[in-house]
Amino acid sequence: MKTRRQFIKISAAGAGAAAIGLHALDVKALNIFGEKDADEPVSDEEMTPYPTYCEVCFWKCAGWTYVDKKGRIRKIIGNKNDPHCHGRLCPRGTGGVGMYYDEDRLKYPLIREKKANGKEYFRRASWDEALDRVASEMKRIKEKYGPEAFGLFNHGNPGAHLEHLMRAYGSETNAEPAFANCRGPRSSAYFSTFGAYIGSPECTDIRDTKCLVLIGSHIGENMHNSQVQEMSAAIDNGATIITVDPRFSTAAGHSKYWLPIKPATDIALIMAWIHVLIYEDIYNKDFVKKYTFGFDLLKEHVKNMTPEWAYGITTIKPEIIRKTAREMAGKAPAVVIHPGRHVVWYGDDTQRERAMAILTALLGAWGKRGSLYLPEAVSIPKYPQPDYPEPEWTWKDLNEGKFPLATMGITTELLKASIPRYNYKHQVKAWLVGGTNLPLSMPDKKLFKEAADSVEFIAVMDTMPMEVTGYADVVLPEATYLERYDFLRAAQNRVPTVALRMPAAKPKYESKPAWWITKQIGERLGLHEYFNYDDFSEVLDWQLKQLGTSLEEMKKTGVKEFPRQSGPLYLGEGEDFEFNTNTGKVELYSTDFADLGFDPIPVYKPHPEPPENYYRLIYGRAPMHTFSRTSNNHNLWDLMPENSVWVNPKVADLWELKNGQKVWLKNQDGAVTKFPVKVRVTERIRWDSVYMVHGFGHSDKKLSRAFGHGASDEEMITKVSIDPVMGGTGMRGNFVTFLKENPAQDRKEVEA
Ligand SMILES: Nc1nc2c(c(=O)[nH]1)N[C@H]1C(S)=C(S)[C@@H](COP(=O)(O)OP(=O)(O)OC[C@H]3O[C@@H](n4cnc5c(=O)[nH]c(N)nc54)[C@H](O)[C@@H]3O)O[C@H]1N2
Ligand SMILES: Nc1nc2c(c(=O)[nH]1)N[C@H]1C(S)=C(S)[C@@H](COP(=O)(O)OP(=O)(O)OC[C@H]3O[C@@H](n4cnc5c(=O)[nH]c(N)nc54)[C@H](O)[C@@H]3O)O[C@H]1N2
Ligand code: SF4
Ligand SMILES: [Mo]
Repeated sequence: MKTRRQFIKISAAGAGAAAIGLHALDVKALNIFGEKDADEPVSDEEMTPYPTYCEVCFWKCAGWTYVDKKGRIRKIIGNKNDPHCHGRLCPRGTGGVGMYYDEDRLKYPLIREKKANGKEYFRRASWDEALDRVASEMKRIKEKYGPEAFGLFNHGNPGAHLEHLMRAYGSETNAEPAFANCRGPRSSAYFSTFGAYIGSPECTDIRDTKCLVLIGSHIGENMHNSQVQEMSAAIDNGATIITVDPRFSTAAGHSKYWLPIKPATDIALIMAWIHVLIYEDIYNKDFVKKYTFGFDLLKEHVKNMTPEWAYGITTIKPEIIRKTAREMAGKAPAVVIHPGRHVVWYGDDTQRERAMAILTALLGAWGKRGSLYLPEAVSIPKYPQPDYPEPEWTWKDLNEGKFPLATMGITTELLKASIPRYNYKHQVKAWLVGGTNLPLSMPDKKLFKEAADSVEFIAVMDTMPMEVTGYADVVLPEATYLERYDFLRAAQNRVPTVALRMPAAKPKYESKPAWWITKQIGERLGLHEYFNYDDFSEVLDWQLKQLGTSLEEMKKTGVKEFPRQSGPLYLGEGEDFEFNTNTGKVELYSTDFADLGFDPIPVYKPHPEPPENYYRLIYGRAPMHTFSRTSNNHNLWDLMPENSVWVNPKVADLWELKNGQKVWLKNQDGAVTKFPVKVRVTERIRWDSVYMVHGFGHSDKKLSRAFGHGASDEEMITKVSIDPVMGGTGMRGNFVTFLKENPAQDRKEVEA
């Protein structure tokens, strides 16, 4: 029988898990591809475990990489002492071994060449030649335009090494998709409301919650590890789950209330919830009185935002809006209004996040058990190195006064600044790219292509021949996370911890760790003082000793816990607390927003609707893949080789589409998917929308498994709704229709 426990069980195959589509990955069944005697049985006792933390996604779970006597990596398992994973990895983390064994990996440095006939190709180069070339371009750009004109696109750990190199060189012109294309609006909204960030892992106290409200967050498909485990525990403990999603998500299947909202109308629903809490007088009066600013203005603002008003917008019935609001109030303060993570949807996302933050405050669901806890991270001592030079301009100056609440570089602005016809005051002339596959993660492909064509030089550091490498002049093959030392993980949690990543095997082929690559380039630029070590383990050992431990100790434990220094996890009863906002209070009315000319309290504004015969394209995650980075991983490809497009049966009838039939998608601007995608006819999606898992439709033939499998949602995202508050790229305002015949000939026209 299907039990709730099995629903989101991680790293263990079970009938229940399979029944709801959550195929777990059995470590014994791991394919260690291409290795001799790969099936040879081996016991844990015969192997050596090396500590690591996972790089398959950014939850960074700590684990152990097991290596057999022949030096072969056999499996990765979770570290029991790690609060990010509690000893269990998700299917992707378990399958991470496939990143190491992938035979399509980048094997040597590559340099772009041109044949006499103009055709370009990559030539294998030595490390010396590749590094010399990057360093000489960095020198040239610095002399001609200043170091600031060398931009950096980064993500994850490899990106952090590149950031160190660029800061030492004099550039802080950097941006990562994880801000403007992901959680940026959340940062700006929660900071202006609570004076604090949500952070990662999110400080959601799901373990002890009595009511979890998911507005779009599709936990269970979004496999952020400990969060999934805690949700499973909360369900077992009888917590109410309320899911707001136009799609019947995995989480919706385990919810007491599923609100199949009309997409793009969430602000109206949240404001109506706020209305009910205030006008039924069921909000948390103690919290509001003691800690908040602007309650009377809020009360007046939501006066007419009744559930009846919201019904006309959201299609959610008034009695359901009232019932769910009362349910939250009844469970408060042990309520988690999950702030979401990928929140760039419609361009008014900071306002939607503000509405969620305000709802949180009215429930007093902050700093209390079962709501949002007060997280803490270990502060890693700075290795003795000189301060970075002060750049004359940074990513902030690219915004030219727009997006005042952006806290990190905005990817689309960095692209525009790379294109001379946009006439930016500060122009970007070259790029370093690491750990991000921009062609599949940036909306508006044309903008990306024009920017890549405009810059004078591009170097890409990656582990795989992903699409982004095709734009490079120099390709730097990085060793995978299982083959290298890296920065210590010091991410926040309930208890502060550090985790170590160390090599479990020598880098395959000629790949090298990012720390080595950046040191080599740095030294060629005369930046020796910033790379004052022979091996990165020296930096780690120094830092760990400052923290009262050592590399030696960490090699044995992998993770080390430190006592909290900021006080308890929760706020005491009636405790005074100064919030880091202008008023020192939780700002229901945002003084920053008012000063900057944005709505100080969120207002619902309608968004464009799909034209006739078009459907809104929405997208999300699958449990066994991370973005576009795992589609070629043989372990995970085995579980899910391609995506499908979810179509409501009514729509399928209208179009005479059958389950499994292949179609091409075409969007409102005439863009057509390069590859066809299979139709999945299902009641689980509203009739006005279609749904796809992001990360498929790879077009680089060097990805022997992923190439041509499924379609890329990115190709359909030509319209971007920019968030005026912080520059987020709203991507869900695109509409698609179906083409049943291969449109290859039409497409030439479209792409021209
Ligand atoms: N259409 C659409 N676009 C989206 C999203 C979406 O859902 N739909 N999601 C958005 C979100 S939430 C985010 S966070 C971003 C993520 O976007 P990206 O940051 O671009 O993430 P990935 O697609 O995983 O690309 C990671 C790249 O890093 C490489 N890589 C993996 N491991 C290593 C390593 O150890 N070293 C190096 N050097 N490289 C490595 C991979 O091969 C790959 O090329 O995308 C955003 N863009
Ligand atoms: N397995 C796996 N897990 C991952 C990742 C991964 O690549 N793979 N990536 C990680 C990263 S970086 C991120 S940012 C997160 C993203 O994951 P989340 O932050 O949880 O999800 P979103 O991408 O915001 O939302 C996807 C859901 O929103 C619903 N949706 C679409 N439109 C609307 C709407 O208008 N209103 C509402 N209420 N819902 C809507 C979709 O149906 C879908 O269920 O996942 C993380 N976890
Ligand atoms: S959630 Fe999964 S993929 Fe992400 S870090 Fe943890 S084990 Fe790795
Ligand atoms: Mo993200």
